[in-house]
Amino acid sequence: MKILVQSTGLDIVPGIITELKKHQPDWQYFAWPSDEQCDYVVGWKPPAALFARQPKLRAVINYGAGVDAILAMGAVPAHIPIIRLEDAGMAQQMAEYAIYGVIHHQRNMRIYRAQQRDKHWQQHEDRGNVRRPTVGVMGLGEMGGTVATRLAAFGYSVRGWSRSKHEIDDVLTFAGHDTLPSFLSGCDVLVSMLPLTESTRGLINATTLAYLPRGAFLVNAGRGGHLVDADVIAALESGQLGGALLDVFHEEPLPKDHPYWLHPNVIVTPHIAATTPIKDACAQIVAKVSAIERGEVVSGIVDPNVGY
Ligand code: NDP
Ligand code: OXD
Repeated sequence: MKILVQSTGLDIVPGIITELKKHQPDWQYFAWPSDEQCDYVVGWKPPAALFARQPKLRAVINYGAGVDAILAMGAVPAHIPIIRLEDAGMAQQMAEYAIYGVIHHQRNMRIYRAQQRDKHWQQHEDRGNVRRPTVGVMGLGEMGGTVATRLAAFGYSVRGWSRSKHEIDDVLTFAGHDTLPSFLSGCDVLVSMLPLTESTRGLINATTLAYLPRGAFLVNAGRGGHLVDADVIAALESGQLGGALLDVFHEEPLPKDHPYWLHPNVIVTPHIAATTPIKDACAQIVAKVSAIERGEVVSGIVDPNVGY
């Protein structure tokens, strides 16, 4: 078996090859660019030139959960399936990220950070009436499903929204665009874990933000393209949004002159909500390729028509 490993923009190829070898020392590994004819490519944003030089590929393993970038490049020939990573150690990180955002908002941490800068001592907790926000999770797949379950286990009221109906213990679930207004109207914190597709691009905009209770908090770890940034800034200015924790952006790195950087109610993180853990990812890649070679149907096959 010959595996080609490629990455655009990240220096991860040698590390992936080392880790894959530990799991499957009998296979051969090549770093792109290589004309050695390979059976599979493990890649992040593989260029069209790779497919032109590798006509024997049987599948592409996307080295990440999101496939918007690889689909947008349009480089993968239609007959080659794209298989994505599923969880692979990322869902727990996503849950931690979301819980951080929820607690930041619920426990007034923005106010206390500002007070500390002024050495100002003032309590803002409503002692007699500790209120736990209702958290709404958009996307109930590998990431969102785990986030919703962990938040519910932590004692929050949780609601979830997805394309098809999901049943999750202790989570009130909604399905389809028609249910979006009623889903959003109960979310004190909105956590987006959606994939970026034609149906979800620009979904968080002035209209949808207006359905949220006033002062709601937004956590976006899906993709920057879900937000209409001007509408998010306007909602922050008007108080419709009380704050936001944002990990993903239309343009990454976030341009230096973007208003999110200096907004007092926005926390910016550089696409770190969940990084791909190399050990889990490589174990999953070897398991998926081995299963395909045994003639089994693997999970995580992307439907390019739906976009995830
Ligand atoms: P999944 O494919 O497992 O889950 C996607 C979920 O979104 C599903 O529940 C799906 O519904 C739902 N969904 C898709 N389209 C719609 C729609 N139009 N309306 C309502 N619901 C919709 O993906 P993952 O959970 O693995 O990953 C989600 C995204 O998280 C990735 O695509 C990526 O963009 C982002 N990500 C970000 C990272 C970061 O560090 N910031 C790291 C990893 C991922 P249904 O269940 O009905 O199919
Ligand atoms: C991913 C990501 O999609 O890192 O895996 O965003």
